[in-house]
Amino acid sequence: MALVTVITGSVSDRTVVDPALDILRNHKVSYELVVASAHRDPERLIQIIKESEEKGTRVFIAAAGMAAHLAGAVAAHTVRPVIGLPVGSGPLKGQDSLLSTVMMPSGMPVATVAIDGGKNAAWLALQILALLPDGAKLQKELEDERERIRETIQDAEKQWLKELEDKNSVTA
Ligand code: AIR
Repeated sequence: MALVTVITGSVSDRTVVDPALDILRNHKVSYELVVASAHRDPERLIQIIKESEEKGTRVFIAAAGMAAHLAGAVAAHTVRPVIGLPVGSGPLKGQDSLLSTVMMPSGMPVATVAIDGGKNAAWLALQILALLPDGAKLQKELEDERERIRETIQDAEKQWLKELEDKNSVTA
């Protein structure tokens, strides 16, 4: 059983989707990856959504570029949470996919992350999964990750200030 179903409109979206898969894998969350275009093979997409639900998926991540209707099409066929990942492919560099993904009609939400925001798509999926009855371990991992982010920023700040101090002492 895969807890997260990751659907992407094309293999060409791979560089944006791979960072999401890495995060899910690092947190030992099972996922299934499917390449299925809402425009090029809509019937297969519906089949995949049905099968994923039957297999017990909890959340969908749908990544697509350009006229990106994938996440919306997934949301049309499930009431499980759908995270939309707009891909910055094509001449409009993702402005098109961002708007096509986020501007859903009411009652059909797609939780949309930033253009090429593969990592945040995975973090949001983990945050949803952490709410499940057996999600305490994941919850702790997410809290630890936030602490790690804070520490990284503070370390970088210290390093920057030290470099400035060194420069100032040379010019003094
Ligand atoms: N796409 C594929 N089917 C529908 C859409 N919107 C998107 C893919 C990819 C872009 O079109 O998600 O970002 C280009 O796909 P390809 O396969 O031509 O490289």
